Amino acid sequence: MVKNAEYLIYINGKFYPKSEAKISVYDHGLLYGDGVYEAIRAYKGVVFKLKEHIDRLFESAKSIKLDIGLSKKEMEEIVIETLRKNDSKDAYIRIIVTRGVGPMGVDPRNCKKPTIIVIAEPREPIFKKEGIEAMVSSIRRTPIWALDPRIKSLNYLNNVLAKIEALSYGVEEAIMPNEHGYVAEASTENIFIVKNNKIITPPVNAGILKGITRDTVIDIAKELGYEVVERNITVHELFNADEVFVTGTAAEIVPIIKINGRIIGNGSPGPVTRKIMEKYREVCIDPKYGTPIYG
Ligand code: PXG
Repeated sequence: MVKNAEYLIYINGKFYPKSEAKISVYDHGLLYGDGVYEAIRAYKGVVFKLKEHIDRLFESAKSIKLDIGLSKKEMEEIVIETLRKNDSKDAYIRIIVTRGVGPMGVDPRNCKKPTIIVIAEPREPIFKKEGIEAMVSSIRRTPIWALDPRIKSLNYLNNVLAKIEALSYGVEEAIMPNEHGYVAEASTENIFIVKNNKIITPPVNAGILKGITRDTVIDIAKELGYEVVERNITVHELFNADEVFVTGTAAEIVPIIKINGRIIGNGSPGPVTRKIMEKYREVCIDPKYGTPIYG
């Protein structure tokens, strides 16, 4: 990473020092949350699952009918160039594509070209503790028929409200039920439970983001010989699980040890979660799963 200097941010073909990296107040990403994004990590000079993140970005964009105006390959090159410009090997990367600048009014036809931003800077995993406390939120995840959570859009208020509620109750994370009351996901992570050595996670059509860490954890768990089941999970099952953990690029893998005052398992990270966390550490630095920044 660049030392004693400002990180360089990519905006529409140019690099700007962080303090000068600015966009218009008329950008529809700001005015209407009209845009999509990805959050990615690079570990030891390898961008973990960059292709998968770019695929998901393009799927989100297609769903909201936003033409990025670049090929996937070009987007990949911009990410790599941003990392190189910042001399980064380990970084948290954010790609943001908004509808672009236009007059007031949601009509997207008035935005002539998208705004493309790439940020790469260091970031510690978001939870500092070994295991965290969570609550089942009163805020339901947006149903698929309103705004499919598979679209990683700039509209995060649903998740922000759940997080605000959790923090106001003095716990770190919110677990959001879907419209039917089944467990969907945490405010910015997917969720897994372990019961009798079986690993269970809500299916994508429960209304969740199809997390790339989630997919990685499913592969790791199967490789370690565990049975993985994608099915609806009730709040009762959550309280009575042997282990619960959440997964995401920013958080990585985080055990949940207490939910709504119920101790999960024996109140400390469980053995299955630990095994998966250990394997994840190996996988995310394995060049076979990512794109090298240099060479
Ligand atoms: N569900 C939701 C709702 C998310 O936003 C995940 C699951 C995990 O997906 P990945 O692909 O990362 O395994 C996310 C993504 C942050 C932050 O700054 C984190 C996410 C999104 C936005 C911000 O903490 N996680």
